Amino acid sequence: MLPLSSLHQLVSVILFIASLTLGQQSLPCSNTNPCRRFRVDELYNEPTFYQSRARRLDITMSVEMAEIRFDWLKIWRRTYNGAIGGPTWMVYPGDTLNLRLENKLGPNPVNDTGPNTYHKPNTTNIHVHGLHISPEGISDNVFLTVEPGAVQQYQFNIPEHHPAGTYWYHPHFHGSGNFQVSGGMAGLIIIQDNPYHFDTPYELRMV
Ligand SMILES: *[C@@H]1O[C@H](CO)[C@@H](O)[C@H](O)[C@H]1NC(C)=O
Ligand SMILES: *[C@@H]1O[C@H](CO)[C@@H](O)[C@H](O)[C@H]1NC(C)=O
Ligand SMILES: [Cu+2]
Repeated sequence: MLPLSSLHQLVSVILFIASLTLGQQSLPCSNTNPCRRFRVDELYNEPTFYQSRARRLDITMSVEMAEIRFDWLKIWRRTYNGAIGGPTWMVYPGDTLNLRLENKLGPNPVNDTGPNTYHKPNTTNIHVHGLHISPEGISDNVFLTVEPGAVQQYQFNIPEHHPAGTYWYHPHFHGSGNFQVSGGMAGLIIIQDNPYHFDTPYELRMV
């Protein structure tokens, strides 16, 4: 039989090791205690899907802060409608797409100006990347600015002979565009084959 002091020491050591193991197990997984790596495919969430009806699509998108959770990971981001991966817009050539863009972010820092360097993180606008449409007025006009609290109505007229394809939209305000896109503000635009015209594609006729 072990002397009492040795037994006491042994029990202490066992309790110490047990507390380490249990301590590790009971620490909750969090941003500061990442438990495992993610695979890219498990982070994918199917975005909301909007489809045009009777040659038009009316959409409202709000730019707002949202807490996004992936298992133990919690992030706080500027989003379209509170999700990472803005809604997918599905339209046909010849459709009219009306977008109401509501900037629900708070004020920018004061005297926060600059050219193309990072500034005005809460100012936004939208660019419909790849669409062959007017870059003026309330169409694909990247010079429009949507300040915090402001609302901008956009109208995108998709030409009758627009090529079908997958395009995307994203903020384009110089100073915050890159920052907002990196945070997850972007979405897909799908232009379907034209169901009204089965003629030779416009590009081929031009050749
Ligand atoms: C931007 O808006 C968010 C949401 O209202 C706010 O938390 C933040 O302080 C604002 N300003 C900056 C510089 O991010
Ligand atoms: C912002 O700029 C104006 C004009 O230059 C100046 O009077 C004001 O003190 C500045 N405010 C801050 C908070 O820096
Ligand atoms: Cu672009």
